[in-house]
Amino acid sequence: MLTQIQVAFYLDHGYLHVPEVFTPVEVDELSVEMNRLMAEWATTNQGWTGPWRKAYMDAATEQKSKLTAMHDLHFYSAPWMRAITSPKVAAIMADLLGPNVELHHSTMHVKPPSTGHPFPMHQDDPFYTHENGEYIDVLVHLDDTFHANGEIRFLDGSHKLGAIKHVTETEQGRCSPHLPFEDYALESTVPVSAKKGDLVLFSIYTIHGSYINTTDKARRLVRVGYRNPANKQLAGQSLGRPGLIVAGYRERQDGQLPFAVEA
Ligand SMILES: O=C(O)CCC(=O)C(=O)O
Repeated sequence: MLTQIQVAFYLDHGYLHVPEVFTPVEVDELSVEMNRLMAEWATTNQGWTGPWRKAYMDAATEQKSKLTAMHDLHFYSAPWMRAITSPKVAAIMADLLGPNVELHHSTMHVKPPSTGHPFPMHQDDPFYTHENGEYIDVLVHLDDTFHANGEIRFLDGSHKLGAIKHVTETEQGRCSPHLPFEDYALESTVPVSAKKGDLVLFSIYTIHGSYINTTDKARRLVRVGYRNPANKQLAGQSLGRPGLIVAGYRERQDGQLPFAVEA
């Protein structure tokens, strides 16, 4: 699926924009399902916590800023299940992680209109820590993205740093993992605008973030995590849960037991 140039770009920069993976018909179906999931299953709240909020937003905006989110859309919607296990997405993942690829999770991130939640600079590793970097997050775009609605932005080449310690606690208590905003600025990142139906993918170690949505429309995307099945998860979201094999085979590791069928 990917050219050698695309694979080399990912290895060098830690991210890759893959246009037009889903057709307009597929996007329309996913979009309808997404709206239904947003209405019936998702939660809208203040989103990620931490001192970065006051650095990114004035007090009034910070109070209003919200995120609509839910995990694992593919447990609720057959079109989403088909999309994220589709042979074309699996083939892209196999080109970067392969030959064996396991689906780990899917997570909806919707920035509601006008003050939709910005994301502080962070790696995804603290949210679902793995033994190594053979893990890729894929953003399935359902809306065109640009500066005003908070397109995804990357710190070029930052995946080469490996896992970095994040701020997870302040004097006020625990907060969402993020990098100190004094040292990691959104201004120093590369914006990657995309069209609906495009994928933007990045390493679990690539530092990224996004600005607030200032437009009058929601910015909808879904992040999907894929890994080499041999890359053991150590902590975080969906720890210990097996995922579907979307490409190749689950090679048996030394001493590995089959999955338990009874509690
Ligand atoms: O939705 C965004 O703009 C950022 C998403 C993000 O940071 C993430 O999925 O880790």
